[in-house]
Amino acid sequence: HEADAHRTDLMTITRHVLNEQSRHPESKGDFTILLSHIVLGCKFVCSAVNKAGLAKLIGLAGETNVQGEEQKKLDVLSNEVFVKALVSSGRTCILVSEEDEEATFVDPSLRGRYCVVFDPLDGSSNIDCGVSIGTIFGIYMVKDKDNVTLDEVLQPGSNMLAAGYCMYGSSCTFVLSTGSGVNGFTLDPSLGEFIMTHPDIKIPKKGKIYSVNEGNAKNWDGPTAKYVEKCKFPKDGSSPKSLRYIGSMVADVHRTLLYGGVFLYPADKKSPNGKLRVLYEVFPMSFLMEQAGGQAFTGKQRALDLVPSKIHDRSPIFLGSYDDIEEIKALYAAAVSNP
Ligand code: P6P
Repeated sequence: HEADAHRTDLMTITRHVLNEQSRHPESKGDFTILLSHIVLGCKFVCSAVNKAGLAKLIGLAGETNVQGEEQKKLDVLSNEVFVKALVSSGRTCILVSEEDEEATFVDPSLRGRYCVVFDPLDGSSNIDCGVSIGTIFGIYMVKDKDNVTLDEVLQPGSNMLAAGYCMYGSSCTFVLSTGSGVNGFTLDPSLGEFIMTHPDIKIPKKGKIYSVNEGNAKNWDGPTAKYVEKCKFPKDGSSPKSLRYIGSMVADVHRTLLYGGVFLYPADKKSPNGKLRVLYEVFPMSFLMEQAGGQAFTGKQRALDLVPSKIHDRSPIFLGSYDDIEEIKALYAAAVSNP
């Protein structure tokens, strides 16, 4: 009855995190409660995103409804849901959202020990054409929740204790690491629960795919241009890599995590720090990549060693299969030793 046992032994996210928590006897379940509120936000967004197409017909998010009222854009709506869920969890003290210029300092009466940095709906410009989008988040823990300053979130990504994303695509997939490996869960809409479908994800050591916006090629620096050239015209007689670029970070990173290869958003002449944000795009995806046996590099250093000076700082990012990133690091090192 192995198959039956599998079918009836439902490994939900909550059960998985409780198992992980048993490894940290000091924790009092606060993290589990925090995560359950993040999961609630994702379930809401999943439902709203799936209705988005229909919304055009019945005038919901982002459209004017029958009363002619301007409905909130889906990313604004998602942000409000996450902020309210995180504040009401009573486990957070600072929130940094892609949607909010300033950080949110939670009222002392509702404060907890965690800081959450998140992009509630990354890639939202892709909603109207039905391309997968996602929520990305990272979690820091503060030492003393009663006098927190912004410095608590201007920390290197290596201080994060957890990170993850939820991808709203053909199915709703939640990928999470709490520092001991990466696990994937898929929403079962009939249960309203995320069930573990991808235990202990490991990224292939080397991949056959590169993922970059080739439209920026004119502005790339030497090492990036050399690396992409190598992908397309390998000198060692191996076959060229395939290019896959969706333009939605969560979708591009999820494919990279499962299939291997590299995802690049390099610096270029127009944007010397690249485009992607350190706290709630670069750090969480870099955390996951390392936990899955891959690497994440900024062109200058290990991505998780970066220390942001402002909450919306950007950084170039090269992440993915271990061996492929080694090649990129070698090209940048060579450029330093003979510019
Ligand atoms: P470009 C989406 O707008 C986003 O923030 C990421 O999700 C995605 O990886 C990137 O920007 C795409 O940027 O310049 O290639 O369109």
